[in-house]
Amino acid sequence: MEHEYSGLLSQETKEKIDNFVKFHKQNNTNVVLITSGGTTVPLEHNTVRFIDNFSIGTRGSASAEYFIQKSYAVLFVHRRRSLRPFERKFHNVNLLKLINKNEPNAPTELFKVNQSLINFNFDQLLESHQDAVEKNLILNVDFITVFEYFALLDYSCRAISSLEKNALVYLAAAVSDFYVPLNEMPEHKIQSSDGNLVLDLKPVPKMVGKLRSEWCPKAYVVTFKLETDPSLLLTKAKKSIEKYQHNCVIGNILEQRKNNVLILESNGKVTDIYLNEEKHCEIEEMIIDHLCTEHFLYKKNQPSYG
Ligand code: 9Z3
Repeated sequence: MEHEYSGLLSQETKEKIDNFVKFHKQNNTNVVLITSGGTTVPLEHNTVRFIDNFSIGTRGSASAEYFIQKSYAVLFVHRRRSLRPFERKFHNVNLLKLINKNEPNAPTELFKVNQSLINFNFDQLLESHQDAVEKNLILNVDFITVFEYFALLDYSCRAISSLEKNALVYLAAAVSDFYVPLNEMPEHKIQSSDGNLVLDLKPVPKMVGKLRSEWCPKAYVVTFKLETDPSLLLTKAKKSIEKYQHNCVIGNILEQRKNNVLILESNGKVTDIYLNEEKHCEIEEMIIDHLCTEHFLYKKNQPSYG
């Protein structure tokens, strides 16, 4: 079915996605579609103002690196200028590219100093990035508005559906819950001379049901549930999995999201993942470890899965 936003994707982007999927289908590689970063909600067609949210894409970009470590190929659908895998540890992403190309003008020494300050292995990072690029394990595609996000999600899910159970969908983007539909949006800049601005925002159409039943029905699908009130988290996560019948919901509380998540699976199993002083890693490493095992079992037709 064509959507009001389906014309927003360029032919070039579609071809890139198709070629990436085709390449990995031939090689029988697991492919994960990761969404990352926040969507904007424009208030005018000729957009001067828009509503945004807090997400900067740490969850998605870090997760991508750990999926690549597990030999997954990553279709990284992210908010433009939000964090990207490997590049996330640099303020200026172009510098990483320069260094990777052995560009003599790249201020390598400067970065070697930074490396010791922020305690990560710079050479290893460069190597992992270069390796991922050489093996075609990462495709970055970006969106800004919630409409572009819908268009990319729809197209990407349909593209990876040909991979059947080798596909995993990991919806970490912070998607607006409310928006101004395109047909209700004023053409031009809202005038302050008109007085108070009263917004009538409509609920954003939920895509997970369609994704599950139509777009890529065989993929292993992971969504995120974000709350600020801890007492709601598990109940809301359970409701979501009952409604959409997908494989897994990862619940996180805004303030604790880097240290603690709850993973709820369709068979009712709940896994509490948390960092403490003994665990010197990023929480995404533990999440991805867990999910890769679950995806493997799903592919093997574990009895609790259909
Ligand atoms: C998340 O819950 C992510 O973990 C965060 C990551 C957005 C909190 P950062 O980018 O933050 O690392 O700064 N993402 C999903 C949020 C969301 O919109 N979920 C929808 C909902 O809760 C369902 S798919 O209704």
